[in-house]
Amino acid sequence: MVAGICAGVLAAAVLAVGGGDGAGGDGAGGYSMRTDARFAPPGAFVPSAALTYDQELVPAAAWIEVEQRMSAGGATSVRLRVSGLKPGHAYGVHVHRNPCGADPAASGGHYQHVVSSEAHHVNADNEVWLDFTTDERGAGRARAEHSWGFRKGEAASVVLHDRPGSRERAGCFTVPFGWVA
Ligand SMILES: [Cu+2]
Repeated sequence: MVAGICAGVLAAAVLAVGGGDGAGGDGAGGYSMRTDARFAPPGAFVPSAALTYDQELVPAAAWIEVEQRMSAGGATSVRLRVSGLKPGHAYGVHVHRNPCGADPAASGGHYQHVVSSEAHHVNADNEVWLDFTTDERGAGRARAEHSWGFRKGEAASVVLHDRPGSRERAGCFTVPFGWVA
């Protein structure tokens, strides 16, 4: 059911439940999805859906898991768990529009509910922010809840920035988010 996405998810396990055709909800039962991967540098011999661009902050083999739950009405929660990152570090994290690529810029800009370049639309209510600070072992978690769901094909990755508010990209995970049909 996610055949168009699987090519980019070679080293990730994806468990998806519900929805109708494709990854979108059909309005009948909502949709849920959980996927995880271990980070690898672009061009690694074994490709991964999770790419590191900065191995000091996102070491190869660090782990990431993303879970999405969407109700039939579209309300969506996204949960993030990580381990093996730099201990005691604050990361800025968002859902971005495009899949990850060898070029850190490939994931594009933030997913926005109201698409706007105005500063007052850049916030955790209009975007999906999953900022976290790792514990002393390098583990962390975050959760974002919204009354709305993604539009088809416009949410495709979770980007880890080097710190909250920064544009620098330390890592990226391509995620098969479901959308509101
Ligand atoms: Cu971002």
